[in-house]
Amino acid sequence: MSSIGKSINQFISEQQNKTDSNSDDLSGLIADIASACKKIAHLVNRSAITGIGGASASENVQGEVQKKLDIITNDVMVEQLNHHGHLAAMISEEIEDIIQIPEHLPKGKYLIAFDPLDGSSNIDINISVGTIFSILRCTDASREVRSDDFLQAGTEQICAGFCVYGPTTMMILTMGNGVNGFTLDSEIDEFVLTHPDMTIPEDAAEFAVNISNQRFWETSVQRYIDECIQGVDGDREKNFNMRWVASMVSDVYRILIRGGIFLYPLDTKSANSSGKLRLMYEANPMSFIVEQAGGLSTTGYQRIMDIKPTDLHQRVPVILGSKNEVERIIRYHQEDKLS
Ligand code: FBP
Repeated sequence: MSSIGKSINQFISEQQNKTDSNSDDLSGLIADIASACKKIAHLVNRSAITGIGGASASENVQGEVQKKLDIITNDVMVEQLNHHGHLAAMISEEIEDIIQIPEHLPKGKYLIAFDPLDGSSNIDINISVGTIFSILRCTDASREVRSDDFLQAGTEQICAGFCVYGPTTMMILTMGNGVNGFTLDSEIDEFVLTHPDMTIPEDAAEFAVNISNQRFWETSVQRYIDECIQGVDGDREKNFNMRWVASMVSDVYRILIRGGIFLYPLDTKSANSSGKLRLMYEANPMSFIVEQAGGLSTTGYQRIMDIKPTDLHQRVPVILGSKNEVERIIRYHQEDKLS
């Protein structure tokens, strides 16, 4: 019997019963995340009416000016997730330090890393934004959680997902057993399964990159993008299309639906540049989802999920999407290294 139309809670508990014996906690945590994302969808949708669009007066740990909604959505996530006893601690793109669970509240066995509002530079121009999250096990919740509890490789993730707040509100989720998409049905205020077993086509003719950074890229990436632009007149003998929404959630969602490749590669734009996107709550969760949908995710030199994190907010180069295109870029990086 098809699961299409099943609520996310129903679907997750059925999935959990098939896999992990201590299923309850994870389904409870996902239910809390879904509630938080519903609240954020509502806030984003009414932001121009309630006047919560625009910039705030503060900067986040990355030195970026925070949007008012960056702060508001961060608070929604923390408030929604800290009191049901599923989590031992959290980290957020918007907060420098670990967000501990208050003493008076029950602690759980999971850790979450999240970006409460991805693509927030697009919020005031009414382009889709999203929330991204990654769930890890906490090895020892009996004491205050430390950074090294979080600094686990992406392969240790037990669940990852993202929500897109666009023409429809979608939740994309993996628990290491394929990727499923749920649409928020505003009639019943519930995420229901609409996109089961999402898979990324191995071949693609569409690339997504901020081309204004081209002069700062490594030769291997320059070569790949040049060839895409040359199309049938070049070595690839086929034409490529280009898309760049500047909201990673939207660019990755498009790749889940019709394939393609997304690049935020290493660039020399800023001195200590090691890429723009953050490993713990952008690159790792998106890599888990893309790999579970049959795609690949790399820095160009290394599988992103094999990286042993060294900092809660570290940045990495990200190249992900259709298998055959990502393999070609990895080859170009290797050839570059040998030349
Ligand atoms: P935040 O909005 O969470 O800081 O995310 C980073 C991001 O907006 C990604 O969603 C997107 O892929 C990229 O930065 C866009 O970068 P640029 O503005 O350089 O095109």
